[in-house]
Amino acid sequence: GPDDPSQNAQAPALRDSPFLRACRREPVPHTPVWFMRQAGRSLPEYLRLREGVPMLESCTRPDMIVEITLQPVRRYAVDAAIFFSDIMVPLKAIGVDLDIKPGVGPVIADPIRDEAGLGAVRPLEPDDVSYVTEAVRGLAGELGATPLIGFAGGPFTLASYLVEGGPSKNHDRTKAMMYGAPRLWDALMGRLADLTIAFLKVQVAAGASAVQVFDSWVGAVSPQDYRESVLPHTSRIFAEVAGLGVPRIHFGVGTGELLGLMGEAGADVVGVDWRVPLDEAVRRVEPGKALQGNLDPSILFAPWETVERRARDVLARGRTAEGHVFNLGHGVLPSTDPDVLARLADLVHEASTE
Ligand code: 1CP
Repeated sequence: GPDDPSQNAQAPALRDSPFLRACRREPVPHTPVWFMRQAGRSLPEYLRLREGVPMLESCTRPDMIVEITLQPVRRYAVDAAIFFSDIMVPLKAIGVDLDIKPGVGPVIADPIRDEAGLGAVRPLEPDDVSYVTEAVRGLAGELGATPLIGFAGGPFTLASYLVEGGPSKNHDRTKAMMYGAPRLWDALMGRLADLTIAFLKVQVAAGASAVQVFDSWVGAVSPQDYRESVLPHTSRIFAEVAGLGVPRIHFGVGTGELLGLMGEAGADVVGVDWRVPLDEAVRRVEPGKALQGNLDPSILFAPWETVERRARDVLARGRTAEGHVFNLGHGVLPSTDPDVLARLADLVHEASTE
C-alpha cells in the first residue's frame, strides 16, 4: 500500500530509473542529473504562484507543494524531482516559533542557548506534517518513473539556525555551545537527529524514493570536531533510515576536508561542492559510495562555451566514481537563467552517452 516503505512496492521503471541506478552504483544509460534548489527559485511560474503567500505557508499547502515540485520537471530533462519544502518545516511543525523572512532566511523568535531551551525540540509525529504526506502521495502518482527526493536538514545546520537565531557567517554561538557545553550540545543534536529521522520516514512512507540530508553549513567545523561532535548524530540518522531501502545522499558546503568522514557517516551517495574535483573526491571518500556534484553554480552566468567545457570536465572526472549523479556544487542561484539549466540538463544526457 502507499504507506509501505519497502521498495518491493516500487514500479520497475522507477526502480530502474538512471538516478536510482546511479545511487546504487549500477550501470546507467546516461548520467542522471538534477539541480539542488531546482524548485522555488527563479522560475517565473513559481514567482507567480507564490505571490502573496508566505514561504512557510506555501510549504503547508499540498496543492502548491505538488505544483512547485513539478515545475522544474516540466522545464528541464532532470532525472529526479526534489520535494518543495524547507529544512525548517519540521521545526515549525513541532511548534518552534520561527519565520522565513524574504531576503533573509529562517529567523527564530527564542534562540536555544541553555537546557531550558531544549524543550522546544519535541518529537515529530506524522500527524504534525499530514500536508507533507498528502503532497508526497500526490507527487509519487504524478511523477511515475521520475524519482522524488525527500529531504531534511542535517543536525549541525539545524542547530546553527536554532542557536544563532538566524543565518550566520561564523556560527560562533553554535561552536561556543559545541566546545563549552558538550552535554547540552549532544542533547540538542540528538533531538535534531530524531526530528530529521522522523521527517525523512514520513516522506519515504508516503512515496519518496530517495532522501538527501542537507547539512549545508557543517563545513564550518574541523575534521576532529566533526568526528567528535557531529558524526555520531549523522551516523544514527543514516543507520535509522537504512531500513527504508531508499538511497541516502549526504551533502554539505565547504566540506572538502570532511568528505571521508561524511562517507563514514553511512550515506550511499556523498554530495561534493565545487571546490573539490570529483576525481579527488573519489580518493577522499571510502569505496562503496556514489558521488553527486559538482559544477560551480556561478559558471551558469558564463558564456555557454564555458558552461559546456566545465560540465564536460565534471562528467569526465565523475567517470572515476563508482556512481555519479550530476548536480551543481550547491543550489541554483536565484538569478540563473532557466534556459541555461535546460540546456545543461540536455548536455549532460548527450555528453554522457557519446
Ligand atoms: O529545490 C528546492 O528549492 C526545494 C526546496 C528547498 C530546499 C531543498 C527550499 C525552499 N529550501 C531547501 C533547503 C534549505 N533551506 C537549505 C539547504 C540547502 C542549501 O544549502 O541551499 C537551507 C540552508 C535552508 C535554509 C533557508 N531557507 C535559507 C538559507 C538562509 C541562509 O542561512 O543563508 C533560505 C533563504 C530559506 C528560504 C527558502 N527555502 C526555500 C525557498 C524557495 C526559500 C526562499 C523563500 C522566500 O523567501 O520566498
